[in-house]
Amino acid sequence: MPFELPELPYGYDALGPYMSAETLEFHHGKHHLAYIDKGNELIAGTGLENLSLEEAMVAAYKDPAKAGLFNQLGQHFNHIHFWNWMAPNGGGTKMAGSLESKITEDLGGYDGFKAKFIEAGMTQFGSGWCWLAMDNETGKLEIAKTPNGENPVVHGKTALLGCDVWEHSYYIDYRNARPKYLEAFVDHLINWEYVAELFEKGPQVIKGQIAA
Ligand code: MN3
Repeated sequence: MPFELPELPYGYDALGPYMSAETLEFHHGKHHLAYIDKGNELIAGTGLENLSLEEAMVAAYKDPAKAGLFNQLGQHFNHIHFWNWMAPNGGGTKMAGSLESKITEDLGGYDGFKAKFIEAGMTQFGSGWCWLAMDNETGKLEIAKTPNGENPVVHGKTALLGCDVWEHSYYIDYRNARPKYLEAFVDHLINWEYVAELFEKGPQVIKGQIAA
């Protein structure tokens, strides 16, 4: 079944002033849609068409001849979650106790999480993502960064939270000030309910995934 653009879980103007309607209209309606259209075009005839998005993404990642397809599938996966990783009146410390305890145990508490997450986003050279991920073997939480359309899933981990640091995600609202965008994301946009939901599900092992 072809991949389709999911609706945003809120209106285009719902995340202002931290992420504008103009940014969301372009990012969701044009960039995410382009990944889907190109992904549908490139997956045709590869034999991966009937796999889940996650399985197709992992299989494409492992095959250098499918690097172009992987970029589209990785970005489709990343953006499906990215829209849900944000919510109006989000961000800050208002997270479920179980998740907070684990962040304290593995990352030195909320302040440790925030500093490491923003640092990862700032130091991802060029386009990419920064992440809060869970190791599928140990269940341990960690902060990571990946280039382009890559994500923790292709490295044997579960993605609990990701922030898009491609310029298309912040240039309209923050120009070149990526750190300000990352601060606003952490302080005002993170949908901790969705992060907690993914955390409670535990490690999500994908068929064909390379162990970390
Ligand atoms: Mn993007």
